[in-house]
Amino acid sequence: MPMLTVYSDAHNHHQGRGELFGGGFHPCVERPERATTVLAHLQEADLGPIVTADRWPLSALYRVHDPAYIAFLQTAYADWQRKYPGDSGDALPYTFALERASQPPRDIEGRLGYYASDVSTPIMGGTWPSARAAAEVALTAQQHVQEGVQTVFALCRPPGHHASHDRYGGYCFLNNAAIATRALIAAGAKVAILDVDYHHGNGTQALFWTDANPLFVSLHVDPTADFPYFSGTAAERGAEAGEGATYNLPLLPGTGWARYARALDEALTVITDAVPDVLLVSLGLDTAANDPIATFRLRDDDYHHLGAHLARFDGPTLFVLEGGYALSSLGTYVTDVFLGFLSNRSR
Ligand code: SP5
Ligand code: ZN
Repeated sequence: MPMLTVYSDAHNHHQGRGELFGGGFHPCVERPERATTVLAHLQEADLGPIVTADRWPLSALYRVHDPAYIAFLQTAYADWQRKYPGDSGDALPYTFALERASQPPRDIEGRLGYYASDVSTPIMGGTWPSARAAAEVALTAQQHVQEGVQTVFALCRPPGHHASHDRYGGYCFLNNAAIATRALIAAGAKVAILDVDYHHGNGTQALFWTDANPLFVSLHVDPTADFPYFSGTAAERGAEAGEGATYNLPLLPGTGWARYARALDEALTVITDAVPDVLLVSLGLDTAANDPIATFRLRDDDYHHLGAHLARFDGPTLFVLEGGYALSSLGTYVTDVFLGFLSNRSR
């Protein structure tokens, strides 16, 4: 059976100049070429139709995000330009609300620090239209799942799994996977999220912390060693109605396919035991040995294996693109995941 891909070229408007780490600015690794190379490889591999995202009302975003936060994202860059007229550059905060104030401050630089979690996630004029389009890609993709398509890929950019109710960071503004999940749940589905991005999906975890539906299962680097540092341990298991519905599988830096595959099988057992109606895969490809910002050691062939393992779940599956920064390989990794997945599925 073929798959369906949903895309929007509006991602191109989000094009950050630099991100801060290691004591200096580096060109953003989260760049438009990520999405265009993935799209080109999917077209070349001819795995199924590629459709454009529909327009969705903001109410679909309010299921996940604070309306005041959405309003902030819409006006942040204009406010920044008013403060820094001329060649304004990208909007970045320099100080943060470690203990959150009751209200966001009036000044834009204070507001950036109120809503941001890092200095790696620049905002520019095109950020809002791109972030909204990425959410619309995910919403359109989940609509196709609801209508019976078995394998759907939301080619989202910017990514989403580090964004929470009212925080952006880790290159993420709107949590595309969570927005699609909320729409599926509103339609009556029981959802399992499997997050295979190298980094812990701290935004997704926070959003569903006290919910029994969805089940959130994540494989990622040990957060004591790498970003996002402050969540993702195995001891974090959810709370209240969500107790046990968060399942973290942290792995050591340097993890290769053999160890990764064992954790993946454990994750898939947890998921298949829960018998979800829909599996949503937060698909990060930054587990690759050649990723410029990560330490895992998955090799080229392993992405076909990854797809084959995911086919253990035999129901409707929605893939949502998260991270992955090895530009010269990213398109091959994504198509290999789908080739491995589709050739091991019964429908
Ligand atoms: C969606 C996603 O994958 N977000 C990841 C955000 C990670 N940002 C932190 C980057 C820190 C880079 N450290 C680089 C070390 C290079 N040797
Ligand atoms: Zn990542």
